[in-house]
Amino acid sequence: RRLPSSRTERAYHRLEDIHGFIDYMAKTYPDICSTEIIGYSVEKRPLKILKISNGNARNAGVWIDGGMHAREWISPATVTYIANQLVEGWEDLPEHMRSINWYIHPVANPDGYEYSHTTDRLWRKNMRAHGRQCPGVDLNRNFGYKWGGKGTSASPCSQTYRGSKAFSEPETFYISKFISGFPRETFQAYLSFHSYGQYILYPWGYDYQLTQDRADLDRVARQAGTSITKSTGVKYTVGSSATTLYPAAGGSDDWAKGIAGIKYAYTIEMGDTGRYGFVLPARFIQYNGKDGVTFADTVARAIAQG
Ligand code: ING
Ligand code: ZN
Repeated sequence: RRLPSSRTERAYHRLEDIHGFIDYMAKTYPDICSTEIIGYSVEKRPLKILKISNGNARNAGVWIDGGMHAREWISPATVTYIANQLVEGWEDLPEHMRSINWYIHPVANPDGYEYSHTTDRLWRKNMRAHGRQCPGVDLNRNFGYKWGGKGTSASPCSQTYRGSKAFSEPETFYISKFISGFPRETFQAYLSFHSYGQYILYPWGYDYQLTQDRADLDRVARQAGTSITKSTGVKYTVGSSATTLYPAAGGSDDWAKGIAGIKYAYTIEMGDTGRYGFVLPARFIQYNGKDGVTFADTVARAIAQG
């Protein structure tokens, strides 16, 4: 089923609808859109991405994912909103946004996302079974950079269970496989959307140290924060994950930065700041969507400026 543009922002959608939206985009706008299944989840649901591009293979790539944590419903909604704005507004986009190859993965944890709709609204992890123990691996502790470090647990029942080894989960493995399949300079940004708290976070997450190019990461994050506040009035706090929130190893942005060599690696914690938390009413989708577009715009401009 298709989600017309006017409806993407009005309600939270089930996985089938979001995947239907991706297929609809690829079918309706074949000049700029295509879709690919990069692998399958633990429960064999497709890991589906939308590629948006003017067809120039030499463009810089930007990866955007959402829904790595099941209960953070504003994240797939924001990422879907961004995809819709890029495609439906393509002709009017600034050149720095049209000269990016966008790879958009709205629901990185499809099994958990569905479980959060049918059974447990506050489910976080994927649906990996562990015999008679609690199910689930925290996908944002399962990536292969400093895997197993601070802020991770070896107990399957923990909300931050890291899994049996780095990339033990298909949901993380196929992201890394897809990105690693391109020449190393292809991807210039990796944007991972989470909630909640209104933070723009950059590496490192595994420890309090900062990267060599921290000034670049911080400058672009602050530019985005300033533009967002100008546009919707919403305020984002900027800093490294470990210093701003808490140390946590095995995050996707640390892997993107530390292993894949992607310069602009960010985790964006969308709204709100805690009044509703994970259970954010759908009327907030539009603000968050706009803020997501502003973030993507700012990062694309930074890439264009080299
Ligand atoms: N927060 C992130 C989490 O996975 C984070 C914070 C970001 C940790 C980047 C490590 C690296 O815990 C949410 N809300 O998921
Ligand atoms: Zn999260």
